[in-house]
Amino acid sequence: MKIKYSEEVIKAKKDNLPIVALESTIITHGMPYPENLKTALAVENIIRDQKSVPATIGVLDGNIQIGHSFTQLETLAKERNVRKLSRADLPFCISNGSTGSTTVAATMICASMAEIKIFATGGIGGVHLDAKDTFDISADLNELSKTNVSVVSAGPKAILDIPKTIEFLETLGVPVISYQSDEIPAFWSRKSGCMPSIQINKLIDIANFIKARDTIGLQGGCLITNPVPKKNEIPITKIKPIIKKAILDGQNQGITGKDLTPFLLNKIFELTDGESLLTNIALIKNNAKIAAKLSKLMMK
Ligand code: PSU
Ligand code: MN
Repeated sequence: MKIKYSEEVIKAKKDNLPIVALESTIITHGMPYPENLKTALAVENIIRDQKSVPATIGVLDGNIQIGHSFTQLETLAKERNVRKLSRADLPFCISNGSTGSTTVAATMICASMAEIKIFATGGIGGVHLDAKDTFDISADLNELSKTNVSVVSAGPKAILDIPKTIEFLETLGVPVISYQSDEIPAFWSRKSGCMPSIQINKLIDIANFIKARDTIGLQGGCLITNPVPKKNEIPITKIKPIIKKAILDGQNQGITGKDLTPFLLNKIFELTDGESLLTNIALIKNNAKIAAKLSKLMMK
């Protein structure tokens, strides 16, 4: 196994430029083609516009790939049978030389190997609504408590139990920093009804918070929640019944484990006639911009 870097990332490392990690599961399992490719390219450009360098992370033919070329991104975006890799199965593609996309958890592990500290995504995984029966809690939460990479997201997806997700992060000692909002956002919606324990309104103060954790030697990363722009929001009252229907469909079809999150995202896409995807694209772009700014402030 090798860790392979794109030319752009090699140059960024040499010139000591800020870098932002991006995940690849959002490309392979989170959005349909060709919107997934278009979004991946646009998100990378937003990071470049901020004078930071994007590093989309995945596993290509058994090697960890930090930064993807256009052709590599295109292949991923078109490929339908890529394995979705989290901490437990990241070594699977490495040991058998195959290709996989990395979730938030696996992307954090690879970013940390590449010494990248800031990572932008859409939404993280969390505690599922029926977790008391299914025990379905995303490995993303545990990863945040172990691996020193901070993640900018639009909050836990509203397909999850947000209060339980926040409680679980609290138990794990993961700081959830609400950026410029007095409520934790819920991915498609700006509000969740959940109050943040830490609200920080300036990015420089978030950078200093992350650095303070490093100074005292704390393990793990921060979760920074950044609400979707108002004009792109789907209000929680509108999305809630749709989510309910999607979850019910999943239960009726016996969808469990790692198939559940992609199933729900796709079902919600269908039930909203594509509106959920437009919101998803808007919020990831918004997160990329904030993450790029933060990556620069971390260099100071
Ligand atoms: N955000 C999206 N779409 C996605 C995901 C996040 O907008 O597809 C992915 C991320 O990779 C996240 C994963 O880590 O879903 C969580 O999956 P699970 O619940 O199986 O841990
Ligand atoms: Mn799960």
